[in-house]
Amino acid sequence: MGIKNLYKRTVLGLCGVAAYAMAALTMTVTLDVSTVAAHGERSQEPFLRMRTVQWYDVKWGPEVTKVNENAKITGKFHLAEDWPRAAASPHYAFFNVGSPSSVFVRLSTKINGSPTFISGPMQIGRDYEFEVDLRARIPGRHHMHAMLNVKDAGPIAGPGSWMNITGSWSDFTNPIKLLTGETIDTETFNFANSIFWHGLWMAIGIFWIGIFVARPMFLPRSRVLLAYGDEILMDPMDKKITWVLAILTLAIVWGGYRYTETKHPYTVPIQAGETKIAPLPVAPNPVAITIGDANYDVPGRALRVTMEVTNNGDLPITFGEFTTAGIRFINNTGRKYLDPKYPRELIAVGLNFDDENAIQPGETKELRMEAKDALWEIQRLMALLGDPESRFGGLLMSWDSEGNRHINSIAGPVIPVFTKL
Ligand SMILES: [Cu+2]
Repeated sequence: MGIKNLYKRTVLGLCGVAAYAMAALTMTVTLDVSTVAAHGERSQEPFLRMRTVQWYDVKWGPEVTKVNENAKITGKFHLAEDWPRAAASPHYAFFNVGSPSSVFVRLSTKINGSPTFISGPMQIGRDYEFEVDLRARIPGRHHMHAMLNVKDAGPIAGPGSWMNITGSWSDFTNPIKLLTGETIDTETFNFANSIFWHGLWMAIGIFWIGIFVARPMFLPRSRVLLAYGDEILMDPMDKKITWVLAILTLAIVWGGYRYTETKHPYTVPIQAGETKIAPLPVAPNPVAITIGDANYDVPGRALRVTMEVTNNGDLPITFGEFTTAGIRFINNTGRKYLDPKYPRELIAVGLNFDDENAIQPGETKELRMEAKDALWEIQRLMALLGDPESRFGGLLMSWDSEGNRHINSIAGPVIPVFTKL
C-alpha cells in the first residue's frame, strides 16, 4: 500500500471518528434527562457505610416541592473513632448532596451554623451538624442523600429519601443579585457566551489536530521519520500555520480578558482555601460501653453483640436504637423517639436486648444486643463478612428517664455464624 493510499485511508478514518464524536455529542446535548431509581448506594463497601461517617437525625423536607420553591436537608453525623485504615482519614472533606443530576440547585450549606462552600479538615470522633438549602429545578421523584466527599476516600453517602418536585422545568429561574446591584438568572446567564467559547476552542483544537493528522498521520509520519529522517516531513506550510495559530491563540486569550474586564470591571475570583469549622462540643455522656464479641448469624440475619455497659450518670438509662449505614434498628424505647417521616425502608424493628431493664446509676451490666432484620441482606451490609477486616460499626443510642439521649459510637470485629445458635 502506497503512502498516498495510506493517507487517504487515515483521513477517511478520521472523518469517521469525527462523525462518531459529533453524533455522541449531539446525543448528550439532546438526550432527555430522566431520573434514576437509586444511586447504587447499596454497593458501596459496608465498611465505608458503617465505620466512617455515621449519620443521624437526617431530615428531608418538604416531601413535595414545586419548581422554584425551596427545600431542605438537615441532620448530623459522627466521624467514627473506628475509621477504617483502608479509607483515607477526613483530613480534607467537602460536604455535598447526592442526587440524580442537578434536580435541585444548592443555595447554601451550613456546617455547625457556618456557611460552607469549600473543603476543610474534620476531626475523627467528633460530631457535625449540617443544613442544606435547595431550590427545586427538575420535576420528578428523586432520591436525595447528604454526602461527605473525603479526599482520597471518595464520596460517602448518607441515608437517602425520596423528594418530589412538581411543575415544569421550563419555569425554573435562579435569580442572583450581584454585588454590583444587577440581578442575573444563573440558569440562563451568558449561555450563548459559554457555547461560543466552547465552540471556538473546540474548532481551533480540531483544526490543529486535523492538520497533523492529514499531513500525514501519526503512524506514516513516524515510519517516514524512522526510514528517511525529518527532512522530507518539513513543510514550510506547517511553520506558517503554527505561527498563525500561536498568534491567534494568544490574541484570543488577551482579547477575551480585555473584553471581560471592560464588560465586568468588578470581578471576584472563585473562592478557594479551606474551612476552619470547629466540631460540635462533646456532649457529656454517662454511658460507657466496652464491646466484648460480635457475630453475625447468616441464616437468622442478625448481628449479635455482647457488651459491658456502665451507667456513670444519676439517672437510669435504656437503650433504644442502633443506627448503622443510615438503617435504624429500634425497639420500644427507640420507637417513642423515632422521626415518623424517616424513610420506612430504612427502619428495622428487630432490636432486642437480653435484659430490657433500665441500667441504674452506678450499675455495670453485661448485655447482649441483637439487631435482626432482612435489611442486613437487602442493604448488602453483610458483604463485610467477605472483607479482610470484618468489623461492624454504628451508633448505639440510649435515653435516660428524663428523655435525654446519649450516643455511643460502637465497633468491633464480627465473626460469621452459618448455623443456628
Ligand atoms: Cu439514592
